[in-house]
Amino acid sequence: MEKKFKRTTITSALPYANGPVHIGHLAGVYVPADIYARYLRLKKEEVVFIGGSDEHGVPITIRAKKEGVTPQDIVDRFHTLIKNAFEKFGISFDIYSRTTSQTHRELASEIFRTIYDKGGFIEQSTEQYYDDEAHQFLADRYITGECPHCHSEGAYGDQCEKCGTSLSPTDLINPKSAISGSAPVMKETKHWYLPLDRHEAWLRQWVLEDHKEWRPNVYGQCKSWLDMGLQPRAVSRDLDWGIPVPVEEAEGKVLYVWFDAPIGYISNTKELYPDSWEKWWKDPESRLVHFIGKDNIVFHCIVFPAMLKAEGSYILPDNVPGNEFLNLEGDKISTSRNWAVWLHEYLEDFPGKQDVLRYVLTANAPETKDNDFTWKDFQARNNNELVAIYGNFVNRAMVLATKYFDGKVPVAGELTDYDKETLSAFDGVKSEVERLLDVFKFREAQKEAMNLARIGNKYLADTEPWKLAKTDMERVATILNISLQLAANLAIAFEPFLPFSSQKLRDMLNMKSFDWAQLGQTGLLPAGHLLNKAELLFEKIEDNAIEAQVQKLLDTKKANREANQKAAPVRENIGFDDFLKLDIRVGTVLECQKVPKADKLLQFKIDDGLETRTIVSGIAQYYKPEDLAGKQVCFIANLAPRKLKGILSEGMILSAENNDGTLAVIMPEKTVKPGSEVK
Ligand code: B3M
Ligand code: ZN
Repeated sequence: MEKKFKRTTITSALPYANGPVHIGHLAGVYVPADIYARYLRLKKEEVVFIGGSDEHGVPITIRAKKEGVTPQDIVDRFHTLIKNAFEKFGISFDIYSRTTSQTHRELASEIFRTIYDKGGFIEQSTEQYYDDEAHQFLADRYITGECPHCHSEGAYGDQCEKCGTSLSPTDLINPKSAISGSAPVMKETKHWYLPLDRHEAWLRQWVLEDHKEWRPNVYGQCKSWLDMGLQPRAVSRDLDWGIPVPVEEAEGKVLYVWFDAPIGYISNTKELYPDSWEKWWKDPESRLVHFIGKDNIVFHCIVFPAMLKAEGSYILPDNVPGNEFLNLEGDKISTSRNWAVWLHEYLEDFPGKQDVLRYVLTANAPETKDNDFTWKDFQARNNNELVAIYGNFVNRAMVLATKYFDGKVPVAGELTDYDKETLSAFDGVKSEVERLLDVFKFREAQKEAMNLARIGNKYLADTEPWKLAKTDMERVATILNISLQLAANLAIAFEPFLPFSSQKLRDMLNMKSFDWAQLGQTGLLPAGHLLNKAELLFEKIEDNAIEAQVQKLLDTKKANREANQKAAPVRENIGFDDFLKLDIRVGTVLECQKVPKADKLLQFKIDDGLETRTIVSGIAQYYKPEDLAGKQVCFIANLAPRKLKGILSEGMILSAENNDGTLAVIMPEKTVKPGSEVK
């Protein structure tokens, strides 16, 4: 389905303005989006590149509450921080605005209203948790309690962060409101839903048939959502932070953050081009491309398209190059554990080295699978590639031209076969880099550009013009002419990837014009053209700078460990009667085996002194079945039986959870009769 488009609308996910941005954000979304935007601009195509902060949503209100400030204070602070970081890294947005802008508020309401008036929503009343003391409904994140799976305290109404299970608030044991601490009550509330089920048929056709070219990870995720069958999704919330739902009976309700956020792309375009924004969003000859991380795929490939379709006048995305995740030194990047390289800190520690990070993140881009960032690799890529190949080549060509030809491009004489062979390396470069960039293969495209530098570096090393200077100046002139043409090509080829170095190189070469069409040409700098002063493009990064970064991460690990070492706070007091309700006993393990297809579960047959009972326990990561057979364990005998992986579990084996999350089964100090009560 090759379609000809007139212009491209590029969007990059709007980061939540409730924390700073880190290398994971940059690698996953902003560097690739920026490469693409710069590439299209260099090709003189019509393009707009939209960014902005996502300033609604519950986590922002939670952070505000914790700090005793308003949500607006939070988003003001982080919007500025994030915007600055992006600017410093050369992310060339045409606009970076925010979802608290007036333009956005109006447009989001308008789009909601249009869909509403067309009957594109359904209304549904459900029972939801309500805080009777604080007089408000509770968002999932505002409800905490015991996780029904791992039984740790402090699980949220949408997820337990200890064991990672997704939850809904009603799953929590002993739920509590995070606002007043009181036990929430169920209360009826009405919301608007986008009936995704109504959109399923065309979505299936559009994604699964018409967009087979999407990246396998994106396509695959969409397919599994579609195969599960789509359900209506609520697009409003009971919350006091957000855009009010624009209908009369919606007092106290706001648009769900995932309803308004993607509209932010459109409102930011409108803010940028108040008169001509519509062509970027409504003209079928405009091509829409969303750059996002993998956790946002369903919203951009299913929910937002369904919204746009329901509204009726917008185009749909042509491609959604979603990336996997970048890990840091083998661990998942985590804001709460401070396990990240923050952009504002990088800028302080490595001033002027934005391109180094851009280079490394693209070389390691998590395009097809999760990837790892390590400081050692960062250093190696800088020293062995940027400095030793690209920088070294350019520097030698510049220095020699300055020394032997007064900083002018010399006249080339007759070409040798080796010269011709070198020049032929240019031939395919343009089309090859284009082919890769057109299908969003940024890491391979950058590799191609680097290959060009490799060829130049080898050419100088092989021809050794510095040795010929005494005997054959004409030959030196030819070699340097070719080298300088190569350098000029590098300035073009690397512009999308390493804009700062490219600018520096163009300044050195005194290149007035440059555009993509010139890539692959060998006469970019005419003989006699005056060069500027040579400067180093890249500098070596020493071991101590890297060691300091590694040490910083080790300190973080240590701090996290120490924080975890503190025992959990003691829960609310209970009466003796409450304790007596628990029937804890000792049993002897008769048999123990793994539960097929469940890597966490062990199935026990226990002699409980009366009969043999089956108990399933989530300790398979810490014990082999043979470790426990024949041993005595403590278990809760009167816990209502429940099914786990189809097996009825009659009780719960007691374990102690160590501070690293590992479990140790509780055993009596000496053997007792099976069925003995624990008191
Ligand atoms: N703020 C989620 C995220 O940062 C969300 C993206 C919105 S894109 C419209 O992962
Ligand atoms: Zn859990």
